[in-house]
Amino acid sequence: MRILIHAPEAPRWQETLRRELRPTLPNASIVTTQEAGEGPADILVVWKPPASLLACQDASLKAIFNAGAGVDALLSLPGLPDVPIVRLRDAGMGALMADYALYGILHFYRDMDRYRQQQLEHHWQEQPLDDRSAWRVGIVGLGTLGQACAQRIRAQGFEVQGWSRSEKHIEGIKTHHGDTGLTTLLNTSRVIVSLLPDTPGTRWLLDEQRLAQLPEGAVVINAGRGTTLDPDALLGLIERGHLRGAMLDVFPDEPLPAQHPLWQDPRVIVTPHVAAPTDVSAGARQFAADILALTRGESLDTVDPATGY
Ligand code: NDP
Ligand code: OXD
Repeated sequence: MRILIHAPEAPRWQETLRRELRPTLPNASIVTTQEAGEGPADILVVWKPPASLLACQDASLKAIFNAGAGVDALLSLPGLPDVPIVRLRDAGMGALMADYALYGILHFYRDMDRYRQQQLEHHWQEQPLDDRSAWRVGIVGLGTLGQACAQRIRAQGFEVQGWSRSEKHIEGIKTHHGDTGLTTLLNTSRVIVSLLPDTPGTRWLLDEQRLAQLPEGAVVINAGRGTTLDPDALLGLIERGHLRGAMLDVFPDEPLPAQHPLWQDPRVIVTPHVAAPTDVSAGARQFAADILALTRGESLDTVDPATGY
């Protein structure tokens, strides 16, 4: 079996895959494109591969392993071979994403935005502290990472609700789905944390009309994909005083263009797509287990190209 890796930190993926697979697949060749170049493989482990790497695959290719959670970049490539696609499922990202979401919620809930402004003005004034119950959190995209965030935020004493495509039942979390479900969630959340993938069904979902459904003073956190939220509409609602602020990790164009007004606005925290970096060791362990399952003929948890995630 030939496993070809094309991803950031490829030697670390290689080292962990070799260690995990050696006992069962001692003859597997596990190489990186840096050392072996592009060529046909049985398994590809890739993050944003060049189309040329896909073009040189043949009938021996059995699966593509996407070295991240979002598959939008991979699915958009021309000539994507028709084989199962496996993505990272949590693999250490859930805890990091929950840190990110919690930081954003606490930043606004504990008035750090206002204290920062007061500091700039040398102004000493205590802000009245809301009860946590006034800060219901809505998770938009209640998948692997959304659920990890929901559980941690709830454990911190916040009421949490979530929205997904399919109907869900999760203990302690109020769940919504469908169009009316999204309206209800937006109407009743003081903070939303969006963790949606980029798919034909989610693109520009959080537009001006939907963001305006949030109550006055609400806060928006987006760490899913930038194409799911209209940044100009968000900024307009902040400027008009309807929304209080935002923390954004993802943008329609990355890096966020230098002249974009989001950089300047003190009510917006901009981070450079770092909410939940891939944990290579955990990711490679998941992929090794999946590759072994594949060799045993077991079915894998794969991406559905029809829905795009
Ligand atoms: P999942 O596929 O597990 O979850 C996606 C969620 O979105 C599911 O709840 C799904 O609903 C929901 N969803 C998808 N399409 C729709 C739709 N049309 N309407 C309503 N809900 C929809 O993904 P993960 O939780 O693992 O990751 C989420 C995203 O986070 C990734 O796709 C990636 O873009 C982003 N990400 C960002 C990182 C960062 O550092 N900023 C790091 C890692 C990931 P259902 O449950 O019904 O299927
Ligand atoms: C991912 C990401 O999808 O890093 O894994 O955004």
